[in-house]
Amino acid sequence: MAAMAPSPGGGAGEHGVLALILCLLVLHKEAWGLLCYCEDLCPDHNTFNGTCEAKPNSFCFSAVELIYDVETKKWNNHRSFGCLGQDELGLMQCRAYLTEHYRPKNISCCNEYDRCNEGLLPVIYPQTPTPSPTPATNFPESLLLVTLPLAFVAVLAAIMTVWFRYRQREANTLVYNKCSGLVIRANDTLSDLIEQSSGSGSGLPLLVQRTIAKQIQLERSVGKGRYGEVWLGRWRGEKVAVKVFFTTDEASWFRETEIYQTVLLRHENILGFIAADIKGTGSLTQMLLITDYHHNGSLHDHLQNNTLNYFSMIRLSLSMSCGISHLHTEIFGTKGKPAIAHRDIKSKNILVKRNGECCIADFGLAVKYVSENNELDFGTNPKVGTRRYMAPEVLNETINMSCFESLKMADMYSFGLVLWEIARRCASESGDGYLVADSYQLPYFNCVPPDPSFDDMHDVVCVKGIRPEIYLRWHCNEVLKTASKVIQECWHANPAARLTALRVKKTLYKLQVTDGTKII
Ligand code: C9U
Repeated sequence: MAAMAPSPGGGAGEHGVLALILCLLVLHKEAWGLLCYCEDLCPDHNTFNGTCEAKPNSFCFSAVELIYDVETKKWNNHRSFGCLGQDELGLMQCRAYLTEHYRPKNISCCNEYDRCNEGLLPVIYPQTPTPSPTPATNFPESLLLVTLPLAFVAVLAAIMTVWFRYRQREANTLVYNKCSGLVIRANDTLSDLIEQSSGSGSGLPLLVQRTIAKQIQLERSVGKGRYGEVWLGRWRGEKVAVKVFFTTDEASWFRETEIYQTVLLRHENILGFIAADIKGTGSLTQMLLITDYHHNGSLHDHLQNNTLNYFSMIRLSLSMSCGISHLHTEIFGTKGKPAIAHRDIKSKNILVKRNGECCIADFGLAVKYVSENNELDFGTNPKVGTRRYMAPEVLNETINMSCFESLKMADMYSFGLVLWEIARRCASESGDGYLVADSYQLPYFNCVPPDPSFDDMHDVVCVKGIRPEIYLRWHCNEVLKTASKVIQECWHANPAARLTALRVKKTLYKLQVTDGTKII
């Protein structure tokens, strides 16, 4: 029902009428309540012609709500009009807010006159609402259900990442060497470290060597001799050979360490150097040399336990000649390598690798030579080589020690004896079709006692001019025939007539490629 406007005019009577009308109006409002325009939200029971009656002291409202249309993927304005109930907190909702579904909604209210809300058109200020996730679901609840576990997992992952990185950094950065910048990381293997430092050409930085040496566990002793003791050790699970020198033999440790750190010495047929360390515990000094470990042990061990075929004989001999040739060869340039004479070549100082090749070890007596300044570096080791393998010119002391070529020639004599040890163990076909090989023996086994004196050797090698026997069976086969020629040319009484390591290498290489298919 519409409110009646008071008619203009004056007088006490008129005023009384006016007051009466006003009273009636108020009473009417109190009695009948406010009528509002309703659309979309009309309560069924008291709806009449798009009109509803607001509860006493309540309001008419006009609302606009943004609703997401999943089909058109658009936000639409949804308008509604109606009466606020008394329990709807009246003015509390007459404002712009986000609904429980996170939809923007704006409600305007009025109570000035009946259907006052008809002309009320609240607006929603332009914004970019995010699509409501599932309009039908209770978002805050699903939010809790989904986000809480997710947040928990995220926090856990972050903590674990930080902890893991911290542990890794702790483990990784064991050593940082200011000079080389080399770092031992948790997953580094020995070959990784050696590869990283290969630029220097002279092995690992000293600090890294010390760290590795400290971290090695000795597992078991694999040999004892005049040099000291050799152990199988482990560094982070990797096998290494550890040579522990006698405390009285500091000079050998020092020389060997020095030689192993010679620029460009690293070669597949030279025992792979890893580290050297000296530990002083009061009066006791322990000197260690750590190298690659070779399961087969020395050539001496290997020949005792195995016979060879032509293929394995050539492989051992050729690789040994490659090692000696590399040692003997001077490499020129700013980062060149001096020529090195070994001076103690023997089957116990040669190791057998898994691939059937050899590598040369024990450089305690080695001599370096740089041709540019004709400089011979003997080191300070007073020791001499193994008597059994000494060349005649060493035994009769006619060797010119200041001539590097003489030292190389003496090496080739010893090399010839080792080739002989190898050839004895190489099986060849006997007349009746059987394969035969000789037992393992040291050179001159039948001429001198087990630990021959200098004089014993001098008498046999220089005075009697005896050399180990070249067997008849060796003449019946191409490979052994070539080997016996090489052997004899290596142990010639005249050092200058001996083969060089390079020559042996070329001869054996030819033998391998020409006869390789026939001999296997
Ligand atoms: C013969 C002395 N010797 C052996 C090795 C070394 N000297 C050595 C030299 N320089 C630096 C470090 C070590 C050596 N040995 C191996 N392996 C090895 C495996 C088995 C044996 C011996 C040695 N056996 C001996 C006989 N009984 C069975 C085991 N690897 C690298 C160097």
